[in-house]
Amino acid sequence: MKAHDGMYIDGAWRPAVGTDTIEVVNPVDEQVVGRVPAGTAADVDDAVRAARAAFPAWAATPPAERAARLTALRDVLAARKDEIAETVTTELGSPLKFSQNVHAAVPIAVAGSYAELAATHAFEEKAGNSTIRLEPVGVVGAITPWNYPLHQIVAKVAPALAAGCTVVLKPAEDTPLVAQLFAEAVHEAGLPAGVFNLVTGLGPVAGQALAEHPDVDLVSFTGSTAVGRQIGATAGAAIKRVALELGGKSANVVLPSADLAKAVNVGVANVMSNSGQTCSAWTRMLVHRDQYEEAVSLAAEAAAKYGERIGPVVNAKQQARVRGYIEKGIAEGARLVAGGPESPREQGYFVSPTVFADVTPEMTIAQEEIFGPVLSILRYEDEEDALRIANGTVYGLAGAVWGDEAEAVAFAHRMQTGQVDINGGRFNPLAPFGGYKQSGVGRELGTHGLAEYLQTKSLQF
Ligand code: TXE
Repeated sequence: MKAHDGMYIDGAWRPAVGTDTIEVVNPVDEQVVGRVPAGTAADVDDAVRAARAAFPAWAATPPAERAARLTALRDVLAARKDEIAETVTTELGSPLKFSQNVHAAVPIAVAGSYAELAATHAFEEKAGNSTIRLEPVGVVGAITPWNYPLHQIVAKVAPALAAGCTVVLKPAEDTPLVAQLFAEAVHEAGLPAGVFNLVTGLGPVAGQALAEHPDVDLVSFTGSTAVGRQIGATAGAAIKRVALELGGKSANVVLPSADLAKAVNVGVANVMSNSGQTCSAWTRMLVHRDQYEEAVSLAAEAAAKYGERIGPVVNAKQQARVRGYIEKGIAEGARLVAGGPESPREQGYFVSPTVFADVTPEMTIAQEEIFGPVLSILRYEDEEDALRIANGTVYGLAGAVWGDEAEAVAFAHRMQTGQVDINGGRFNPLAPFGGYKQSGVGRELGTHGLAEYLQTKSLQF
């Protein structure tokens, strides 16, 4: 797709205030595929002003009408599905099939789910002699990362619009093209001017200006823990609403009663998918010591099969970061059974699917988010030991348990994490997603995701 050289503000593409641009690079061949404007605080100011002006009318629009606009948006995204997939493949480097089945299909499903929720949600409740109204919070600043570029946008913008909020989006600098495509879709769907606005730009410039803007009522951020901490502190000082979706180090717990081969194969696929750039990825596999060596050889075999199919990571910095972690794993004494730090290709930001055995809970690769195709396999003695290891990181975003269903569910209840897949699970756009502990604050998706964008007023009679 062709890159726009302006910002989408107040229902139209307008020139950026400054002249700086950001190059968009294809991570497969390192070629520049487009250029977008690098927004400044002045562009953010214009966008927030437009969102503020549009807020009263959009907030007062009946939910059924907001639902109709969201349905139109879903339909435009669905009609442009192939273009979405090609755009994500171009700027993120993911294999086209994965872009179609995940990067394009998931946000279409999420947009559809919010079109339905906008129509059916009870924005007014009764409690005794009170009427309780759920009102939109106001102007939302959404800051999104590059790993699932359109999904991250839709998971914030769709519930915000369903709630009656207006939005300014600052997407990741690595993947601005699909954000521009989304703005086109909003326009085509006939959303009123100013309800959705897009400012492309760098995090510490445009992102920070949006997070600190006094006329933004709620900041919803997905990204690194370091930036999340800063945004949370800024929002705390200003006493404004904030939602943070940060990193993870999720455990994949294989109980002795599990179908071992299935648990290991699905577990490896989960970590390697999207080249490991998934905050909820099950990056720590926990296996009972009696089944440990069998699991390790199954995992090494499964990872080796991935070699040819895996896409690159997003940029050179991420590639260096992931390779640094692999080197650290080796230095700390973990046993490398697949992959390694050497780049498998001359060109592009590729990392080999990598598996470590003999990983112990205190190792860096068992504690820190790597965000690349790297799996750590840990050994446990008994269930209590498995639980201690599973809960023994600062994170708590997702996880999985395999085994007899009742046992697996009982184990899942004791995990300190926001989402658990039992014997595989299936993506559900209505299932709330978000973190315990330092994985974040708030939830995305479903009614819980909608609630983030609502505030409560009670009237007594
Ligand atoms: O994240 P950043 P990066 C993790 C993952 C990855 C690491 C670094 O471990 O290796 O973070 O990735 C904007 N004020 N996750 O550097 O910088 C930025 O422009 C306001 C996990 O890409 O946090 C982008 O839009 N905004 C994760 C967004 O924040 C700022 C997904 C995320 O970028 C800003 C991505 C600032 N000062 C990375 N600085 C997940 N939870 O899914 C940057 N940004």
